[in-house]
Amino acid sequence: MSRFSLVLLATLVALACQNDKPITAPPPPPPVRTTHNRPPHAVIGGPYTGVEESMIRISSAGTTDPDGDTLSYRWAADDTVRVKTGPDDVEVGYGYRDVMFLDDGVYLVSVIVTDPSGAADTATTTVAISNVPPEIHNLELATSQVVATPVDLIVRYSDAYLDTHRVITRWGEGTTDRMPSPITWGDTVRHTYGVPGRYAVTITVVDDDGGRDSMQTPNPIVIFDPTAHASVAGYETLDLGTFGGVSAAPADINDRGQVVGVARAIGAQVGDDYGRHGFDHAFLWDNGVLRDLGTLSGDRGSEARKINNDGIIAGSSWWADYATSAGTVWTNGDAVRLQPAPPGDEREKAAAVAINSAGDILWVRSGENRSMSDLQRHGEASARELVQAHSVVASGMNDRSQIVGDFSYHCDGVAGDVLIYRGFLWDNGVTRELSPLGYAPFGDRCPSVHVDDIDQSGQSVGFSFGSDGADHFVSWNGNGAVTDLGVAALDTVAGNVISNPKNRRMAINDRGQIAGSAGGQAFFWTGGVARSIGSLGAGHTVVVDLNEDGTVVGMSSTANGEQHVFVWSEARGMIDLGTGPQRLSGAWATGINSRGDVIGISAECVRYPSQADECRTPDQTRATLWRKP
Ligand SMILES: [Ca+2]
Ligand SMILES: [Ca+2]
Ligand SMILES: [Ca+2]
Ligand SMILES: [Ca+2]
Repeated sequence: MSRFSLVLLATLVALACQNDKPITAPPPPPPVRTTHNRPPHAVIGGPYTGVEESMIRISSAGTTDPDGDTLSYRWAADDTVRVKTGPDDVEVGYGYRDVMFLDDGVYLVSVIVTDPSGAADTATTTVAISNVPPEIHNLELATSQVVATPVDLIVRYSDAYLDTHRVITRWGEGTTDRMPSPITWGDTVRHTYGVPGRYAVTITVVDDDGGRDSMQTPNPIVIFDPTAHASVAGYETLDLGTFGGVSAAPADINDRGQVVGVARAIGAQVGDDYGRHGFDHAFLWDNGVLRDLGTLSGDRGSEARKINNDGIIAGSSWWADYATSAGTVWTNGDAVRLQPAPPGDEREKAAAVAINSAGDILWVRSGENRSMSDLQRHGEASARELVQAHSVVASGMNDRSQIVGDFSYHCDGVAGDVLIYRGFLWDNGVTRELSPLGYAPFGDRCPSVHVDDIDQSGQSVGFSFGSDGADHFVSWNGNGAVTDLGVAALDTVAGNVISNPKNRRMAINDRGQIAGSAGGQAFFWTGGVARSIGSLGAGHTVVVDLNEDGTVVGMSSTANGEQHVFVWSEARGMIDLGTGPQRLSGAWATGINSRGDVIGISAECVRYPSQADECRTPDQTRATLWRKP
């Protein structure tokens, strides 16, 4: 046996003894007929430690060849699935290799060093890799759900790619699910509650190596019975239901107690973004029966906004949420499209703002940058534009079809594309400006007015900046002359002014009584004298409307952090109507009829930490009716 062969044998024996597990060694080099070469001496660093899915730099510094030969380095591990040693090609020169370990365990990594004559040496080290527990990033759970209906909880977590997981869900009613999770970065778990109540839900994700993370959902879930009735302050409260979907919202109620709005249908569409939740459909609720009003032919979604005492309904219909929505009138159940159809190149949303006893309908069509306002006379297929201005937003109409609203104008000194509005009163083709109280602070002699409502006599109400630079509650007589009703507090959050026009509201009835709110403060005016409406305990009160009896409806925060619907009258003061029969923690009023029946939406009140005085606008709501006996 030659000396070389002895060396080679010794090397192979050394290799075999060094490791428990075989190393993918290179094929034996062809015999080289030289007696001068001496084999290299391989050196490897370590032992090393680290965590899974991290890169560990393994050193081969110190490797030498007694002949001073240039050496080739090849790296190998005892586990080719969980250890990535990097490129398979042989590297020349000594150094290091970054090796990735995909799971916890103890691994052997070797460097095989070969000189140009084919003489080789191997050095092996151990790398101990520990497990990283999974990390839950966020949980998504609806705030409420109907009893006996599946609830989906979305779990987003991360962990090493090769680990497998179980998601353990404690649903808060004594049941625990243990579900294998096939996806490493997240999953959806589903549960159906059998008993109404408020449940706190906790998720634990466990990996196959004993690592775990737990998190409670950011909100509890409230499970309710939609058929429950309740009685509050002499009102019966009921849930108007949905078309099988998760959400419904009433928009208007007439004096016969008929309610219109929008409710979600499930399963109506498949194969697009809306397939999961279905589309919204316009509804008519009449004496306990919820009826789907359907859409215009070819459309997929619709909503009803206004109904008069003759049962004429105005709303809109669309093919997709992002597409144009067309004005739609339902008479005796038939849906008719408002003409002319909007131009195809501008996405436009038509909304019914008012319908009066004559059946005339006031429309606002909103484009991407501006709005137009149209009047559609009863029985006519088309509407005509009211006021010529860049942007016109009508807000109210009386039974004489007198209309009020805002029109944009250009004001010197106000930069860019900020639209500033003044108020108008439109009467049978004649437009008159509603006088401003003064000038807004942002531009020299630039009035800024917002009109909200008009009564049968032509008196209207809204807001106007005064010469003191503050926004005021105002009213206008039929000639457009303005009356100051006092400073309207700014809407603020944590001391910062926010522009939140939905909380600034003025309404007037035919007796000339006025209700309004701004900055969470609500007032009632009769004969020009203001009276505070107060609150349900936490000082944040918003007016929505008032009826011909002088009953004001709105919502107000309570001392325990809920938001309730209220009615207020001079005779009876503040009456707490609660949140509806579902016993959720929030309610928002949307309207009141002449009988005093109230409609609104009910949902869990979720507050942003930065906006503690206001419940977040909910995405899933129930349609609630407070009916007087
Ligand atoms: Ca050598
Ligand atoms: Ca692991
Ligand atoms: Ca892990
Ligand atoms: Ca594992």
